[in-house]
Amino acid sequence: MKKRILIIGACGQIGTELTIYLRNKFGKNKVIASDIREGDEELMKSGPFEILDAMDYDAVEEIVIRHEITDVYLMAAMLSATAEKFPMKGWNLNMNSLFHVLNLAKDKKIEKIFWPSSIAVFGPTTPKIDTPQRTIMEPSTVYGISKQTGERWCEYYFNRYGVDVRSIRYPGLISYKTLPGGGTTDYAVDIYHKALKHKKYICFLNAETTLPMMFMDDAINATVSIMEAESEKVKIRSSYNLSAMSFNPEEITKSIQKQIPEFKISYEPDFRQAIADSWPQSIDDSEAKVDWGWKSEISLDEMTKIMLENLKEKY
Ligand code: AKB
Repeated sequence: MKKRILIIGACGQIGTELTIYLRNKFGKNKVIASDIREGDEELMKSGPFEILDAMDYDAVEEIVIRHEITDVYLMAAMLSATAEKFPMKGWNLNMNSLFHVLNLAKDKKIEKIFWPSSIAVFGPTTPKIDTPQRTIMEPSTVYGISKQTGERWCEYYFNRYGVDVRSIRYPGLISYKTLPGGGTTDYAVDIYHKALKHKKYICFLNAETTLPMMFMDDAINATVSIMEAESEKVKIRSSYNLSAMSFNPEEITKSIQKQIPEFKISYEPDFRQAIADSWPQSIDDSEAKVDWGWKSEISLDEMTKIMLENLKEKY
């Protein structure tokens, strides 16, 4: 099999689990992990690793050629909360890294790209419930603007140059293996750690802030499914809506209290409240279901059980 995969941003929340998953599926030497820094022990031991700055075109090209890469998963990005603090850094990282891989594919140096988009492409004027695939998109964050712009460029490179780029609008992602960093949905991971460690949590969003969320196993499954789908089935070349569950801090608290009755939450909303308020509460993902067979498998209570069971040994 000719496929050889490069994961850029392999040490982040999604990249870590994606790398291990793809190595189990395709063989460890077929999947090159790369990041600007080394990752956790399990990742570093699982197969080949390269230090790589996603903003450095020459370095990305050199690794692509040396390892005869066919498929690139570009997971390096600055998320919503951090990008509000460092707007130009966020814009430059999120856009330049995308142009590098799009141009490598345009020049036929790679065959296929996965690039993650986000529910952050939507903004305050978007319908909030069952947000359609195509609707008003006026993102109000740096991260959202970069993701929406990225979607336009992906579609443009597909239409103009035939670049095989595939993308998903991830909701907030929850996992026990690697911590997220700099996102607005990160509370939904932190809350499990604090529930086990301190039996209480101070939330930076208010009790009623409902957001679309997803367990990491579902996200990895969706990512690999869209990349492995036949090209004709991937009809949307900007990015697909994707949905699993929606909940607010009060609802996740109740789910945790089923396992840890003494757990308590209190609320101290900060600047991330405005970001969350600009995003949808639930997403219509019917096109992903029809086009390439997407189906979510894990509910809130199932996820809570898995999270607490796996994090328990840490505390
Ligand atoms: C964030 O909160 O910034 C991310 C996202 C929804 O894309 N998790």
